[in-house]
Amino acid sequence: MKILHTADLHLGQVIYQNYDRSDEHRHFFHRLEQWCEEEKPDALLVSGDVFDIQQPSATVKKAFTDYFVHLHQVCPQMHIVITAGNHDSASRIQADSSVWKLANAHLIGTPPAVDSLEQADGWQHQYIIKLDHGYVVALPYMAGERKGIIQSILDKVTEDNTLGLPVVMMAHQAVTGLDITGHGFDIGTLRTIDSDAMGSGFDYLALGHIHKPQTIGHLEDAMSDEVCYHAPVIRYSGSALHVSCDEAYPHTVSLVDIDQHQGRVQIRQLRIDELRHFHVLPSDGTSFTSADEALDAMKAFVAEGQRGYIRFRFDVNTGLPSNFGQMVYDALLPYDEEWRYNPKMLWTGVSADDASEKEKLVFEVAELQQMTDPMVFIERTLNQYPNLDLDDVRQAFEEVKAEMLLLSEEKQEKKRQKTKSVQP
Ligand SMILES: [Mn+2]
Repeated sequence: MKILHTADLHLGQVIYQNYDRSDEHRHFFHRLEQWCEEEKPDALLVSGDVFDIQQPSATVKKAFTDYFVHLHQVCPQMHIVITAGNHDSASRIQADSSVWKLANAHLIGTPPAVDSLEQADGWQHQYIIKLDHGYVVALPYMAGERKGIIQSILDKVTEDNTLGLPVVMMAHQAVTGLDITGHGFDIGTLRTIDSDAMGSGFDYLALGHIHKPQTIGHLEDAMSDEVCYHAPVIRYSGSALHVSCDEAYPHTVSLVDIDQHQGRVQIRQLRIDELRHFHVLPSDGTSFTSADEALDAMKAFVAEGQRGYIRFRFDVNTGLPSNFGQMVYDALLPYDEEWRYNPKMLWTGVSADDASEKEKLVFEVAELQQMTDPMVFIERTLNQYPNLDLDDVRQAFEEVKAEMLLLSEEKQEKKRQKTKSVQP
């Protein structure tokens, strides 16, 4: 059984507030089409986050339809299996599924209900796709652990699989043991699920959600073009494009060949040559110390290449003019968006302010007492933290708030139960 495994397409993504990435996606699909033609896999799997937002525009939906119908026309024998990720609307992905069957495509949006195990037997088959040479268990994004439900589906496959055909399962989850380089969060904020909770009985777990290609338990092989393991194998194909500029590693599509159930799993990484690469200037690893220096270097750099994304690294003591961003955009104007700018700068070195005495901030006591939003305080004292990203801080506070709300609800619930049990 041969499959092409990809995930996290994020169709419709707009990056750095204003850049449309549709030409980058078109470039990706063009390459994907060539691979499908060359390799003729039994199935093409897209493990979630097909779209970047829950309600993509008509243009983005049209692009989705055009891409996949075209793939079907090029490889009519190939099954296409697409599951919903956390970025997708589960019901919207599910809504068109019967039409897509006509194109040999299986769209699975809605996850199994939490009480599935109490329902009449047979619900499992919505998630099982039987191919000529194996099985695909297609699970969309599920919030939280559903081990019993997953195992129940896998057991149905085992029952049917008297020939010992390979079993591939798809899911959109963060599992323990992964490398999250490039994602804008640390492991503490990412809800991971133990890989045991994904059940047993599959030979290859085709995961989405994490953008770096990797096989769980074999992180040292991340950059190997070709590897072979004994089943079961748990792997992230990684995203189609760099979703953020911190993803400074190659992105690939995984070509997976499985000889039999519990047999050998051979993985080849097909390198995606992205239309626009991400560049940090200066490219020699040093830092700029003036706006002019940065602008001159950028002009020389972009004149030599065709297109890409640019980001600057500055020494923290560099004084930048307030309209620096506009100066960059103006300089890139002749390139008609082929060269694009990421205004989130990288800062290096130690601030001179830290060494000398800082300007004292004075707040009235009454003012402080009335302050309820920590963001107000942080914004007022922003000059104390030159590298602080306000959006990140704001998001962190939102997360803490949500967590505290949850805790207090749990506490109240416990209290209620306690009072109940005391009553006769
Ligand atoms: Mn995701």
